Amino acid sequence: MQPFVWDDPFLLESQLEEDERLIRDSAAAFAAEHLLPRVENAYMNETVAPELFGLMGQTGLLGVTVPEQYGGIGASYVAYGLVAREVERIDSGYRSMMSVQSSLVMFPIYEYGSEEQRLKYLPKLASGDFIGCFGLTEPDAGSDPAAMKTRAEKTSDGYRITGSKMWISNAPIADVFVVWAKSDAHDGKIKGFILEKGMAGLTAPKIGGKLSLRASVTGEIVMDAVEVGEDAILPNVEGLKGPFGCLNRARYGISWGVMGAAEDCWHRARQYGLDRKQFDRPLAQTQLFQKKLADMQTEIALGLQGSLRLGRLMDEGRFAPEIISIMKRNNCGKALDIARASRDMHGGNGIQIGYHIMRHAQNLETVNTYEGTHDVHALILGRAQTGLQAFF
Ligand code: TGC
Ligand code: FAD
Repeated sequence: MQPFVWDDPFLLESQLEEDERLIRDSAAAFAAEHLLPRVENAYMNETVAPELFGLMGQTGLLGVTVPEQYGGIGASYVAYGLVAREVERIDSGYRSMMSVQSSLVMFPIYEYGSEEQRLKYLPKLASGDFIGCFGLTEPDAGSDPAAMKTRAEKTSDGYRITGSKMWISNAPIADVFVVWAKSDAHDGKIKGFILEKGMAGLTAPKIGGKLSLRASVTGEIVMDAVEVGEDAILPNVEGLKGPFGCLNRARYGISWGVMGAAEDCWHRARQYGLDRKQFDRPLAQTQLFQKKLADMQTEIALGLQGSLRLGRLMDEGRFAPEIISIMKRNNCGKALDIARASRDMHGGNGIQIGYHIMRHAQNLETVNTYEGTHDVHALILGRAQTGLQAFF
């Protein structure tokens, strides 16, 4: 009989390949050296840290699945998920910075771009010399991106893009903007465009006042008749399946990432319960405390195992997007529950920045909302099992 491993009940560690463990270990070392020491200040003061992209690039954390010839490391989706878990163990905002760059900017350029676009952008995005952002959401089109108003009009030598995007991670510091617009030259279908910082008519003001994800900068993208050449359009995709193809990868990464944040909340609650005494015994020696720890352990163990299975299916090219909805939705919801419970288990200390928990809980409110809200993923799954559309 095998002894029970309390922090790895299903022996996930033994299900990883050697190279996946090495990539995971270097992400964990990076997070300990560069992310943990700065996160409290970053969160309290909402500081922007563009230099982190270069540091992530040096460690090979950007574009993990992109082939080496374009600057990536050509690793598996499981490896990408493990990186997300380690980075988000520190803060969801840092994982956001990394996963937007990898899944929402590098992936579409690699998958839908021309060879010229790949060579021009991917190596610099992989090294962190370029920072990227992804503009799909608009002020009046969030859960329903098909309602977007941004338009690309054909000009003699390219396109003129007009519209605005809202809630865009990395936008105020971005060099490269992957934006989605309805193109009149394509029967009003959605096409992707690559815009660059400094183009006339393009601005990306910061959105202030966020009480969540404060270590990651968020902005608008305002496009006032931005003129681009033919070389700015992503030639190899048309329609909503373009942005959704990117979201599949990012949502998958989030399913791992939030488990990292949840693990941090769980481990801290356990240690706090062992250290703190009330009524002359450790909090961890009370039934209610242990029940909460057991719930955390169970949900995290199941969530990680589900994400690992999904990652293997992605690596085999056998995944359905609905499985991603199951894992993104459930892991985000469970991580948020776990963070809130851990906050409660820390008593008054739980609201302090130095205990890390409340920051995770506030971040996870956003993560439960972006990339498809908890309820929108329920509707995707409801439609998949009933055949009935309940969005409208
Ligand atoms: P629907 O009719 O379902 O589909 C339209 C077309 O898209 C295809 N499709 C997919 N393709 C690939 N993967 C998927 N997951 C796909 N889902 C749909 C579909 O086959 C169809 O193709 P075609 O060829 O027949 O045209 O579209 P709908 O308009 O009814 O969509 C409904 C809904 C709710 C599912 C969808 O709009 C949705 O997922 N809404 C949520 C929006 C969202 O997730 N936005 C995310 C913005 S980006 C972001 O939040 C980044 S945060 C990053 C960070 O900081 O970490
Ligand atoms: P809405 O769509 O207005 O939803 C509001 C509420 O209504 C939700 O509870 C939702 O579940 C519910 N709802 C909506 N439709 C239905 C329905 N049919 N039936 C039942 N309930 C429904 N977007 C990008 O494009 N790029 C980014 O980089 C990016 N980064 C982000 C960073 C942050 C910090 C945040 C907060 C958001 C970011 N987003 C980004 C946007 C994010 O994807 C959207 O906020 C999300 O898709 C929800 O859209 P919404 O905010 O317009 O909410």
